[in-house]
Amino acid sequence: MPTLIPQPSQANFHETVFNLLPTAEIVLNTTESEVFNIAALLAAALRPATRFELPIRAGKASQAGDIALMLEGNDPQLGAEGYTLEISPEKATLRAPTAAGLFYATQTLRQLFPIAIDCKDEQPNQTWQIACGQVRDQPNYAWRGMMLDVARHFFGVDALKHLIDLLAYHKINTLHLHLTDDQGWRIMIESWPWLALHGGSTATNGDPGGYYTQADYRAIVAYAQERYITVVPEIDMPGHTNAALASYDELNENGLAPNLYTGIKVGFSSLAIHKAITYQFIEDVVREIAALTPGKYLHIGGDETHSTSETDYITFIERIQEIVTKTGKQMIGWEEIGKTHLKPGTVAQFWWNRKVITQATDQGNSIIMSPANKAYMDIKYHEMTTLGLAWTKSYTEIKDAYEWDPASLIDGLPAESILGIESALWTETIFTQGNLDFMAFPRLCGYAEIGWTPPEKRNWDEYRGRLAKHGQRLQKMGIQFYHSSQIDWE
Ligand code: TNX
Repeated sequence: MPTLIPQPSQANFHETVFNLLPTAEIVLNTTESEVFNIAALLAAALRPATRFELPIRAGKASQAGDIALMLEGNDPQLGAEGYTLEISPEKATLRAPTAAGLFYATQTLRQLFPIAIDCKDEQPNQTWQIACGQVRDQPNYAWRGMMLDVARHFFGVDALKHLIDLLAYHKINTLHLHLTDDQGWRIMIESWPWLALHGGSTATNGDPGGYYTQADYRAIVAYAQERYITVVPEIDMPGHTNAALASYDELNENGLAPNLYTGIKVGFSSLAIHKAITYQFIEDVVREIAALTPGKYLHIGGDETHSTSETDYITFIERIQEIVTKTGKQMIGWEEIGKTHLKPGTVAQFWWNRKVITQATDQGNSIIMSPANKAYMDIKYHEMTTLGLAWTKSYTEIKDAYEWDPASLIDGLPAESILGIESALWTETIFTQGNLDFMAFPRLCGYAEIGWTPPEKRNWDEYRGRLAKHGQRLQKMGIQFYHSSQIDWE
Protein backbone atom coordinates (compact mmCIF):
# COMPACT_ATOMS: atom_id res chain seq x y z
CA MET A 1 0.00 0.00 0.00
CA PRO A 2 1.44 3.36 -0.95
CA THR A 3 1.54 5.99 1.76
CA LEU A 4 0.70 9.55 0.83
CA ILE A 5 0.89 12.84 2.72
CA PRO A 6 -1.49 14.61 2.52
CA GLN A 7 -3.96 11.70 2.37
CA PRO A 8 -6.19 11.92 -0.73
CA SER A 9 -9.94 12.13 -0.31
CA GLN A 10 -10.42 8.85 -2.25
CA ALA A 11 -7.83 6.26 -3.23
CA ASN A 12 -7.72 2.54 -3.86
CA PHE A 13 -4.84 0.41 -4.98
CA HIS A 14 -4.44 -3.25 -5.91
CA GLU A 15 -1.68 -5.82 -6.38
CA THR A 16 -0.89 -5.28 -10.05
CA VAL A 17 1.86 -2.84 -10.88
CA PHE A 18 2.85 -0.19 -13.37
CA ASN A 19 6.51 -0.12 -14.25
CA LEU A 20 8.23 3.06 -15.32
CA LEU A 21 10.69 2.08 -18.04
CA PRO A 22 13.76 3.91 -19.36
CA THR A 23 11.91 4.45 -22.65
CA ALA A 24 8.91 6.15 -21.00
CA GLU A 25 7.62 9.44 -22.31
CA ILE A 26 5.46 12.08 -20.71
CA VAL A 27 2.60 12.66 -23.11
CA LEU A 28 0.30 15.70 -23.00
CA ASN A 29 -3.16 16.12 -24.55
CA THR A 30 -2.48 19.83 -25.02
CA THR A 31 0.23 22.16 -26.26
CA GLU A 32 -0.33 24.63 -23.42
CA SER A 33 2.94 25.82 -22.00
CA GLU A 34 1.66 25.65 -18.43
CA VAL A 35 1.10 21.91 -18.80
CA PHE A 36 4.46 21.51 -20.49
CA ASN A 37 6.07 23.21 -17.46
CA ILE A 38 4.32 20.83 -15.08
CA ALA A 39 5.59 17.88 -17.11
CA ALA A 40 9.10 19.34 -17.09
CA LEU A 41 9.03 19.66 -13.30
CA LEU A 42 7.80 16.07 -13.01
CA ALA A 43 10.58 14.82 -15.29
CA ALA A 44 13.13 16.83 -13.30
CA ALA A 45 11.87 15.26 -10.06
CA LEU A 46 12.07 11.69 -11.43
CA ARG A 47 15.33 12.05 -13.33
CA PRO A 48 18.06 12.22 -10.66
CA ALA A 49 17.33 8.76 -9.22
CA THR A 50 16.15 7.02 -12.43
CA ARG A 51 18.45 8.76 -14.94
CA PHE A 52 15.62 8.26 -17.46
CA GLU A 53 15.34 10.82 -20.20
CA LEU A 54 11.53 11.18 -19.91
CA PRO A 55 10.97 13.27 -23.04
CA ILE A 56 7.80 15.33 -23.18
CA ARG A 57 5.53 15.49 -26.21
CA ALA A 58 1.97 16.36 -27.15
CA GLY A 59 -0.12 13.47 -28.54
CA LYS A 60 -1.40 10.08 -27.41
CA ALA A 61 0.31 7.72 -24.98
CA SER A 62 1.49 4.91 -27.23
CA GLN A 63 4.02 2.70 -25.54
CA ALA A 64 3.87 0.74 -22.30
CA GLY A 65 5.11 2.70 -19.35
CA ASP A 66 4.12 6.19 -20.47
CA ILE A 67 2.79 8.91 -18.20
CA ALA A 68 -0.12 10.91 -19.64
CA LEU A 69 -1.09 14.39 -18.42
CA MET A 70 -4.57 15.35 -19.55
CA LEU A 71 -6.07 18.77 -19.05
CA GLU A 72 -9.78 18.07 -19.22
CA GLY A 73 -12.25 20.78 -18.46
CA ASN A 74 -15.25 18.53 -17.86
CA ASP A 75 -15.37 17.53 -14.19
CA PRO A 76 -16.79 20.43 -12.19
CA GLN A 77 -17.00 18.26 -9.06
CA LEU A 78 -13.22 18.32 -8.80
CA GLY A 79 -13.15 22.06 -8.19
CA ALA A 80 -10.29 24.41 -8.98
CA GLU A 81 -7.54 22.18 -7.59
CA GLY A 82 -8.84 18.61 -7.85
CA TYR A 83 -7.47 15.79 -9.99
CA THR A 84 -7.74 12.09 -10.76
CA LEU A 85 -4.98 9.58 -11.16
CA GLU A 86 -5.46 6.25 -12.89
CA ILE A 87 -2.61 3.77 -12.75
CA SER A 88 -2.93 0.69 -14.97
CA PRO A 89 -0.20 -1.81 -15.87
CA GLU A 90 0.27 0.08 -19.18
CA LYS A 91 0.25 3.69 -18.16
CA ALA A 92 -0.25 6.32 -15.54
CA THR A 93 -2.92 8.87 -16.45
CA LEU A 94 -3.25 12.15 -14.61
CA ARG A 95 -6.36 14.21 -15.31
CA ALA A 96 -7.55 17.56 -14.02
CA PRO A 97 -9.76 20.43 -15.11
CA THR A 98 -7.03 22.96 -14.24
CA ALA A 99 -3.25 23.16 -14.46
CA ALA A 100 -3.09 23.49 -10.65
CA GLY A 101 -4.97 20.18 -10.32
CA LEU A 102 -2.56 18.50 -12.74
CA PHE A 103 0.36 19.81 -10.74
CA TYR A 104 -1.05 18.24 -7.54
CA ALA A 105 -1.57 14.99 -9.43
CA THR A 106 2.15 14.95 -10.29
CA GLN A 107 3.03 15.45 -6.61
CA THR A 108 0.88 12.45 -5.69
CA LEU A 109 2.50 10.39 -8.45
CA ARG A 110 5.97 11.19 -7.08
CA GLN A 111 4.98 9.80 -3.69
CA LEU A 112 3.65 6.58 -5.24
CA PHE A 113 7.11 5.56 -6.44
CA PRO A 114 9.50 3.66 -4.16
CA ILE A 115 11.28 5.86 -1.62
CA ALA A 116 14.50 5.65 -3.66
CA ILE A 117 12.88 8.04 -6.19
CA ASP A 118 13.72 10.89 -3.82
CA CYS A 119 17.45 10.13 -3.86
CA LYS A 120 19.55 12.81 -5.44
CA ASP A 121 21.91 10.34 -7.10
CA GLU A 122 21.38 7.50 -9.53
CA GLN A 123 19.86 4.28 -8.11
CA PRO A 124 21.10 1.74 -10.66
CA ASN A 125 19.59 -1.47 -9.22
CA GLN A 126 16.17 -0.11 -8.46
CA THR A 127 13.00 -0.83 -10.42
CA TRP A 128 10.37 1.88 -10.57
CA GLN A 129 7.11 0.10 -9.89
CA ILE A 130 3.96 1.60 -8.51
CA ALA A 131 0.73 -0.02 -7.43
CA CYS A 132 -2.16 0.15 -9.88
CA GLY A 133 -5.30 1.87 -8.73
CA GLN A 134 -7.25 5.13 -8.74
CA VAL A 135 -7.06 8.37 -6.85
CA ARG A 136 -9.77 11.02 -6.92
CA ASP A 137 -8.76 13.97 -4.87
CA GLN A 138 -9.37 17.60 -4.05
CA PRO A 139 -8.44 19.91 -1.17
CA ASN A 140 -10.56 20.57 1.88
CA TYR A 141 -9.43 24.21 2.15
CA ALA A 142 -8.50 26.75 -0.50
CA TRP A 143 -5.92 28.40 1.80
CA ARG A 144 -3.08 26.05 2.68
CA GLY A 145 -0.32 28.31 3.84
CA MET A 146 2.95 28.62 5.62
CA MET A 147 4.40 31.85 7.00
CA LEU A 148 8.13 32.35 7.26
CA ASP A 149 9.59 35.22 9.29
CA VAL A 150 12.56 36.46 7.24
CA ALA A 151 12.82 39.60 9.38
CA ARG A 152 14.12 38.25 12.70
CA HIS A 153 16.61 36.22 10.69
CA PHE A 154 17.10 36.51 6.97
CA PHE A 155 16.77 33.55 4.61
CA GLY A 156 18.05 34.12 1.07
CA VAL A 157 16.62 33.19 -2.32
CA ASP A 158 18.09 29.66 -2.38
CA ALA A 159 16.71 28.81 1.04
CA LEU A 160 13.29 30.00 -0.08
CA LYS A 161 13.42 27.94 -3.27
CA HIS A 162 14.30 24.87 -1.22
CA LEU A 163 11.33 25.58 1.05
CA ILE A 164 9.00 26.23 -1.89
CA ASP A 165 9.90 22.80 -3.35
CA LEU A 166 8.89 21.18 -0.08
CA LEU A 167 5.66 23.17 0.22
CA ALA A 168 4.71 22.14 -3.31
CA TYR A 169 5.51 18.50 -2.55
CA HIS A 170 2.94 18.67 0.27
CA LYS A 171 0.32 20.57 -1.82
CA ILE A 172 0.63 23.78 0.20
CA ASN A 173 -0.35 26.72 -2.00
CA THR A 174 0.52 29.88 -0.07
CA LEU A 175 3.84 31.24 1.20
CA HIS A 176 3.37 34.24 3.46
CA LEU A 177 6.63 36.15 3.95
CA HIS A 178 6.90 38.28 7.08
CA LEU A 179 9.24 40.79 5.42
CA THR A 180 9.65 43.44 8.08
CA ASP A 181 9.88 43.65 11.84
CA ASP A 182 11.79 45.45 14.59
CA GLN A 183 14.98 43.51 13.81
CA GLY A 184 15.07 43.87 10.03
CA TRP A 185 13.55 45.24 6.81
CA ARG A 186 14.10 42.62 4.09
CA ILE A 187 12.90 44.05 0.81
CA MET A 188 14.29 46.90 -1.26
CA ILE A 189 11.83 49.78 -1.58
CA GLU A 190 13.28 51.96 -4.33
CA SER A 191 11.63 55.15 -3.06
CA TRP A 192 12.93 54.56 0.50
CA PRO A 193 16.22 52.68 -0.01
CA TRP A 194 17.57 53.01 3.54
CA LEU A 195 14.84 50.69 4.80
CA ALA A 196 16.73 47.75 3.29
CA LEU A 197 20.24 49.23 3.25
CA HIS A 198 20.25 50.25 6.91
CA GLY A 199 17.14 48.56 8.32
CA GLY A 200 18.14 45.26 6.71
CA SER A 201 21.78 45.36 7.78
CA THR A 202 21.50 43.17 10.88
CA ALA A 203 19.24 40.61 12.57
CA THR A 204 18.35 39.15 15.96
CA ASN A 205 21.48 38.64 18.11
CA GLY A 206 23.42 40.95 15.80
CA ASP A 207 23.56 38.07 13.30
CA PRO A 208 24.14 38.93 9.62
CA GLY A 209 21.20 40.69 7.95
CA GLY A 210 20.24 40.84 4.30
CA TYR A 211 17.41 41.84 2.04
CA TYR A 212 15.82 40.86 -1.26
CA THR A 213 16.41 43.14 -4.21
CA GLN A 214 13.24 43.59 -6.25
CA ALA A 215 14.76 41.23 -8.84
CA ASP A 216 15.34 38.62 -6.09
CA TYR A 217 11.80 39.01 -4.92
CA ARG A 218 10.40 38.66 -8.44
CA ALA A 219 12.46 35.48 -8.84
CA ILE A 220 10.97 34.03 -5.64
CA VAL A 221 7.44 34.92 -6.71
CA ALA A 222 7.97 33.38 -10.16
CA TYR A 223 9.55 30.20 -8.76
CA ALA A 224 6.60 29.84 -6.38
CA GLN A 225 4.06 30.57 -9.12
CA GLU A 226 5.46 27.79 -11.32
CA ARG A 227 4.71 25.48 -8.40
CA TYR A 228 1.19 26.84 -7.86
CA ILE A 229 2.16 28.74 -4.73
CA THR A 230 1.08 32.33 -4.14
CA VAL A 231 3.47 34.56 -2.23
CA VAL A 232 1.74 36.88 0.24
CA PRO A 233 4.01 39.73 1.32
CA GLU A 234 3.64 41.16 4.82
CA ILE A 235 4.80 44.63 5.81
CA ASP A 236 4.04 44.78 9.53
CA MET A 237 2.65 48.08 10.90
CA PRO A 238 2.14 50.23 12.90
CA GLY A 239 4.08 48.18 15.50
CA HIS A 240 7.03 45.86 14.78
CA THR A 241 8.60 48.78 12.89
CA ASN A 242 11.88 49.59 14.65
CA ALA A 243 13.95 48.74 11.56
CA ALA A 244 12.00 51.34 9.53
CA LEU A 245 12.10 53.89 12.35
CA ALA A 246 15.88 53.40 12.62
CA SER A 247 16.29 54.08 8.90
CA TYR A 248 14.48 57.45 8.62
CA ASP A 249 14.31 60.19 11.28
CA GLU A 250 11.11 61.62 9.84
CA LEU A 251 9.09 58.46 10.51
CA ASN A 252 9.51 59.00 14.26
CA GLU A 253 7.12 60.96 16.44
CA ASN A 254 10.10 62.88 17.92
CA GLY A 255 11.99 63.13 14.61
CA LEU A 256 14.90 61.05 15.88
CA ALA A 257 15.78 57.61 14.53
CA PRO A 258 16.42 54.98 17.24
CA ASN A 259 19.25 52.45 17.05
CA LEU A 260 18.79 49.18 15.22
CA TYR A 261 17.32 46.50 17.47
CA THR A 262 18.67 42.96 17.86
CA GLY A 263 16.75 41.67 20.89
CA ILE A 264 13.49 39.68 20.91
CA LYS A 265 11.01 41.87 22.79
CA VAL A 266 7.78 42.76 20.97
CA GLY A 267 5.38 45.68 21.16
CA PHE A 268 7.72 48.62 21.80
CA SER A 269 7.76 50.38 18.42
CA SER A 270 5.15 52.36 16.51
CA LEU A 271 5.02 54.44 13.36
CA ALA A 272 4.00 58.06 14.01
CA ILE A 273 0.22 57.73 13.66
CA HIS A 274 -0.42 61.50 13.40
CA LYS A 275 2.25 62.53 10.91
CA ALA A 276 1.37 63.00 7.23
CA ILE A 277 4.75 61.64 6.14
CA THR A 278 3.83 58.26 7.67
CA TYR A 279 1.02 57.85 5.15
CA GLN A 280 3.17 59.03 2.26
CA PHE A 281 5.68 56.38 3.34
CA ILE A 282 3.02 53.67 3.49
CA GLU A 283 1.56 54.65 0.10
CA ASP A 284 5.01 54.35 -1.46
CA VAL A 285 5.75 50.99 0.17
CA VAL A 286 2.32 49.56 -0.64
CA ARG A 287 2.56 50.76 -4.26
CA GLU A 288 5.94 49.09 -4.76
CA ILE A 289 4.94 45.88 -3.00
CA ALA A 290 1.65 45.69 -4.92
CA ALA A 291 3.59 46.02 -8.18
CA LEU A 292 5.73 43.02 -7.19
CA THR A 293 2.70 40.93 -6.27
CA PRO A 294 0.59 39.06 -8.82
CA GLY A 295 -1.48 37.55 -5.97
CA LYS A 296 -4.56 39.36 -4.71
CA TYR A 297 -3.53 39.80 -1.06
CA LEU A 298 -1.24 42.20 0.82
CA HIS A 299 -0.67 41.57 4.53
CA ILE A 300 -0.20 44.62 6.75
CA GLY A 301 0.51 42.88 10.06
CA GLY A 302 -1.25 45.01 12.64
CA ASP A 303 -0.31 42.70 15.55
CA GLU A 304 0.90 43.42 19.08
CA THR A 305 0.72 47.20 18.90
CA HIS A 306 1.26 47.67 22.61
CA SER A 307 2.63 51.19 22.17
CA THR A 308 -0.31 52.47 20.11
CA SER A 309 -3.59 53.48 21.79
CA GLU A 310 -6.74 51.65 20.74
CA THR A 311 -8.25 54.73 19.09
CA ASP A 312 -5.05 55.44 17.18
CA TYR A 313 -4.86 51.81 16.15
CA ILE A 314 -8.37 51.84 14.71
CA THR A 315 -7.82 55.12 12.84
CA PHE A 316 -4.54 53.84 11.47
CA ILE A 317 -5.74 50.42 10.26
CA GLU A 318 -8.83 51.86 8.59
CA ARG A 319 -6.66 54.35 6.75
CA ILE A 320 -4.22 51.62 5.67
CA GLN A 321 -7.14 49.52 4.46
CA GLU A 322 -8.05 52.40 2.11
CA ILE A 323 -4.48 52.58 0.81
CA VAL A 324 -4.29 48.82 0.20
CA THR A 325 -7.68 48.46 -1.46
CA LYS A 326 -6.94 51.43 -3.73
CA THR A 327 -4.19 49.31 -5.34
CA GLY A 328 -6.82 46.68 -6.19
CA LYS A 329 -5.52 44.22 -3.58
CA GLN A 330 -7.33 42.73 -0.61
CA MET A 331 -5.89 43.40 2.84
CA ILE A 332 -4.95 40.75 5.36
CA GLY A 333 -4.07 41.57 8.95
CA TRP A 334 -3.45 39.62 12.13
CA GLU A 335 -6.55 39.05 14.29
CA GLU A 336 -6.27 42.45 16.03
CA ILE A 337 -7.76 44.11 12.93
CA GLY A 338 -11.08 42.55 14.01
CA LYS A 339 -11.40 45.59 16.32
CA THR A 340 -11.62 47.90 13.32
CA HIS A 341 -14.22 48.40 10.62
CA LEU A 342 -13.34 45.88 7.91
CA LYS A 343 -14.23 46.13 4.26
CA PRO A 344 -15.73 43.11 2.52
CA GLY A 345 -12.81 41.05 1.21
CA THR A 346 -10.44 41.95 4.05
CA VAL A 347 -9.15 38.83 5.80
CA ALA A 348 -8.14 38.44 9.47
CA GLN A 349 -5.57 35.89 10.62
CA PHE A 350 -6.27 34.17 13.94
CA TRP A 351 -3.29 33.46 16.20
CA TRP A 352 -4.41 33.78 19.83
CA ASN A 353 -7.41 35.94 20.79
CA ARG A 354 -10.78 34.31 20.14
CA LYS A 355 -12.72 37.46 20.98
CA VAL A 356 -11.10 39.72 18.37
CA ILE A 357 -11.22 37.09 15.64
CA THR A 358 -14.94 36.71 16.31
CA GLN A 359 -15.28 40.48 15.82
CA ALA A 360 -13.93 39.91 12.30
CA THR A 361 -16.30 37.02 11.47
CA ASP A 362 -19.22 38.97 12.98
CA GLN A 363 -18.59 41.59 10.30
CA GLY A 364 -18.87 38.83 7.69
CA ASN A 365 -15.13 38.69 6.97
CA SER A 366 -13.15 35.56 6.25
CA ILE A 367 -10.32 34.29 8.42
CA ILE A 368 -7.20 32.16 8.27
CA MET A 369 -6.45 29.81 11.16
CA SER A 370 -2.95 30.02 12.67
CA PRO A 371 -3.48 29.14 16.34
CA ALA A 372 -0.16 29.72 18.10
CA ASN A 373 -0.55 26.74 20.41
CA LYS A 374 -1.07 24.37 17.46
CA ALA A 375 0.39 25.87 14.30
CA TYR A 376 3.46 27.87 15.38
CA MET A 377 6.53 25.95 14.34
CA ASP A 378 8.82 28.09 16.50
CA ILE A 379 7.18 26.65 19.62
CA LYS A 380 9.35 23.93 21.17
CA TYR A 381 8.42 20.29 20.60
CA HIS A 382 9.02 19.52 24.28
CA GLU A 383 10.83 21.06 27.22
CA MET A 384 14.24 19.79 26.09
CA THR A 385 14.07 21.28 22.58
CA THR A 386 16.97 23.73 22.46
CA LEU A 387 15.62 25.90 19.65
CA GLY A 388 12.36 27.76 19.82
CA LEU A 389 10.10 29.54 22.27
CA ALA A 390 7.41 28.38 24.69
CA TRP A 391 5.39 31.50 25.44
CA THR A 392 2.19 29.59 24.62
CA LYS A 393 2.76 27.79 27.95
CA SER A 394 2.56 24.48 26.16
CA TYR A 395 4.72 22.50 23.78
CA THR A 396 3.75 21.39 20.29
CA GLU A 397 4.66 17.77 19.66
CA ILE A 398 3.82 16.10 16.34
CA LYS A 399 0.51 14.87 17.70
CA ASP A 400 -0.49 18.31 19.03
CA ALA A 401 0.35 19.85 15.68
CA TYR A 402 -1.71 17.23 13.81
CA GLU A 403 -4.74 16.49 15.92
CA TRP A 404 -7.01 19.53 15.64
CA ASP A 405 -9.56 20.87 13.24
CA PRO A 406 -9.69 24.46 11.99
CA ALA A 407 -13.49 24.33 11.70
CA SER A 408 -14.19 23.30 15.30
CA LEU A 409 -11.32 24.97 17.16
CA ILE A 410 -13.32 28.06 18.11
CA ASP A 411 -16.96 27.66 19.11
CA GLY A 412 -19.49 29.62 17.13
CA LEU A 413 -17.40 30.55 14.10
CA PRO A 414 -19.30 30.08 10.85
CA ALA A 415 -17.53 27.27 8.97
CA GLU A 416 -17.78 29.16 5.68
CA SER A 417 -15.72 32.05 7.11
CA ILE A 418 -12.64 29.82 7.36
CA LEU A 419 -10.47 30.09 4.26
CA GLY A 420 -8.02 27.56 5.62
CA ILE A 421 -4.93 27.00 7.68
CA GLU A 422 -1.53 28.65 7.82
CA SER A 423 1.34 27.45 9.99
CA ALA A 424 3.97 29.99 11.00
CA LEU A 425 7.69 29.84 11.58
CA TRP A 426 8.92 32.84 13.56
CA THR A 427 12.68 33.01 13.57
CA GLU A 428 13.91 34.77 16.70
CA THR A 429 15.78 31.54 17.55
CA ILE A 430 15.98 30.07 14.05
CA PHE A 431 19.02 31.00 12.00
CA THR A 432 20.38 28.21 9.80
CA GLN A 433 18.83 25.95 7.17
CA GLY A 434 19.22 23.09 9.65
CA ASN A 435 17.30 25.04 12.32
CA LEU A 436 14.51 25.74 9.83
CA ASP A 437 14.27 22.10 8.71
CA PHE A 438 14.27 20.86 12.31
CA MET A 439 11.45 23.13 13.49
CA ALA A 440 9.31 22.87 10.35
CA PHE A 441 9.59 19.12 9.75
CA PRO A 442 7.74 16.98 10.30
CA ARG A 443 5.10 19.33 11.77
CA LEU A 444 4.56 20.93 8.35
CA CYS A 445 3.52 17.54 6.90
CA GLY A 446 0.67 17.46 9.43
CA TYR A 447 -0.44 21.01 8.64
CA ALA A 448 -0.42 20.12 4.95
CA GLU A 449 -2.78 17.26 5.71
CA ILE A 450 -5.08 19.44 7.85
CA GLY A 451 -5.33 21.86 4.93
CA TRP A 452 -5.87 19.27 2.24
CA THR A 453 -7.59 16.20 3.68
CA PRO A 454 -11.21 16.19 4.87
CA PRO A 455 -11.50 15.83 8.67
CA GLU A 456 -13.20 12.42 8.50
CA LYS A 457 -10.11 11.06 6.73
CA ARG A 458 -7.66 12.30 9.34
CA ASN A 459 -6.71 9.98 12.15
CA TRP A 460 -3.62 10.23 14.34
CA ASP A 461 -3.00 6.49 14.76
CA GLU A 462 -3.11 5.93 11.04
CA TYR A 463 -1.16 9.11 10.24
CA ARG A 464 1.69 8.06 12.57
CA GLY A 465 2.31 5.03 10.41
CA ARG A 466 2.33 7.04 7.20
CA LEU A 467 4.62 9.66 8.68
CA ALA A 468 7.04 6.93 9.79
CA LYS A 469 7.51 6.01 6.12
CA HIS A 470 7.33 9.57 4.83
CA GLY A 471 10.30 10.36 7.08
CA GLN A 472 12.45 8.23 4.78
CA ARG A 473 11.52 10.49 1.89
CA LEU A 474 12.39 13.61 3.90
CA GLN A 475 15.68 11.94 4.77
CA LYS A 476 16.48 11.26 1.13
CA MET A 477 15.75 14.89 0.38
CA GLY A 478 18.38 15.83 2.92
CA ILE A 479 16.02 17.39 5.47
CA GLN A 480 17.33 17.38 9.04
CA PHE A 481 13.93 16.82 10.64
CA TYR A 482 12.93 16.22 14.26
CA HIS A 483 12.81 12.48 15.01
CA SER A 484 9.95 12.59 17.48
CA SER A 485 9.63 9.61 19.82
CA GLN A 486 5.88 9.66 19.09
CA ILE A 487 6.65 8.06 15.71
CA ASP A 488 8.15 4.58 15.11
CA TRP A 489 10.43 5.81 12.33
CA GLU A 490 11.22 3.25 9.66
C1 TNX B 1 3.89 36.40 18.35
S1 TNX B 1 1.85 35.98 16.33
C2 TNX B 1 4.13 37.27 17.30
C3 TNX B 1 5.48 37.35 16.73
C4 TNX B 1 6.47 36.50 17.47
C5 TNX B 1 5.85 35.17 17.82
C6 TNX B 1 6.79 34.22 18.49
C7 TNX B 1 2.11 37.40 16.04
C8 TNX B 1 1.18 37.98 15.12
N1 TNX B 1 3.15 37.99 16.63
O1 TNX B 1 5.91 38.69 16.69
O2 TNX B 1 7.58 36.31 16.65
O3 TNX B 1 4.75 35.40 18.66
O4 TNX B 1 6.20 32.96 18.63
